[in-house]
Amino acid sequence: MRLLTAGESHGPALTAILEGVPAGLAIDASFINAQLARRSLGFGRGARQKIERDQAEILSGIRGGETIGSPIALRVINRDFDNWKQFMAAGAIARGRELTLPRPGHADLPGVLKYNRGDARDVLERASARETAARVAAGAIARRLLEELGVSIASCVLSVGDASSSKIPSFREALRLDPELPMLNNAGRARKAIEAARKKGETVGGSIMVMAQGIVPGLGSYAQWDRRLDARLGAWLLSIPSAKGVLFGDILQSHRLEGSKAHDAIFYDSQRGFYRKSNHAGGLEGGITNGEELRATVLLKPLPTLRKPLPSVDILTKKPGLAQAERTDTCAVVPAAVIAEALLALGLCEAYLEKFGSDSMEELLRNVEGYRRQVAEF
Ligand code: EPS
Repeated sequence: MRLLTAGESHGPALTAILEGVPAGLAIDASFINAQLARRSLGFGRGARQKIERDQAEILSGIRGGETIGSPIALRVINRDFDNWKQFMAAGAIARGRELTLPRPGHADLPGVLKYNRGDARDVLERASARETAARVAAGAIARRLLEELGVSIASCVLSVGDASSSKIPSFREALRLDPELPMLNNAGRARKAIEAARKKGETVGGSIMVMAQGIVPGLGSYAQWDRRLDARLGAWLLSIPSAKGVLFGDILQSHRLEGSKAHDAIFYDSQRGFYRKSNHAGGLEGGITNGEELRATVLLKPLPTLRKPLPSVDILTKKPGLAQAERTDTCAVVPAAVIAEALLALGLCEAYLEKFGSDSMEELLRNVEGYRRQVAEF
């Protein structure tokens, strides 16, 4: 499976091409659009989400409501392009919205140095988290495929700024949380933290948890370093623009414990097979899924666009100044959880297709079923 996306934040559209999805998967645009709608929610979002009505247009790879095995191309129109045409169209003059005072923490400065550009707009337009709309659209297809395999995905917000949930939700609880701020408790404190930051021209980060149920044991491998699933899923999740850390299971607590308290004792029952009473490992041992619920925490930095800007230096004049402010969100922790679900779906889908490599859904389901039987009879 391969995924590529293209598109600038204020360009005409975002595009995703997803290749390698087996033929015969039932999917329609409304399933994809429901995920896009979730991505645009969240307490702390900025004005952009009021402009957009993200909808995926299916350009290829799906016919009569089913995948046909060919690359799937999806397009999400940027409605805001109408306001940016004169600066963003391929044939535009491209002047008038320059950014020359780079924002510390954003891709602006390293980006202009790398691509040798005199206007950081050329960098920020692609570095913007707007791109994640394309990946959430593609991720919806992976999610649909996983549904067929009995795998479901959920997420929650663990903290916003210094307001943390004191409890971690179960998978079922996570499915029922308020989509505007999906925290098990202390959501009121989190709202206050976001409001206070907005009033001060500040931003706030936080942490989210993403979880998946129903995964077969045996995805990924210890046999070669680059096949370890922790590393692969870590890469997917770290590709969220504001993500700076990924943790599996409860390692943030358990790395302080003695080994005997940090691992999950093994039990056996003729009905259930092998099972655990705890899940410190978060569903991964030795770079392989162990059949328990997969749990990953993603740490998100506060967004670097600030109305209370940090010192910067003009890239053209080299004179000191304050970093330029762009429109942005005060807090993007809630959409990050939806994006993390999409990326986990893509990462798991990739791992399933690698193990059970199939061209059609019939073949995939047969292969997975045969393997499930083998594990049950072990
Ligand atoms: C985003 C769209 C962007 C930003 C945000 C995420 O739109 P605009 O720049 O027009 O306001 O709101 O992007 C960033 C946080 C960033 O740092 O680039 C979106 O659709 O998710």
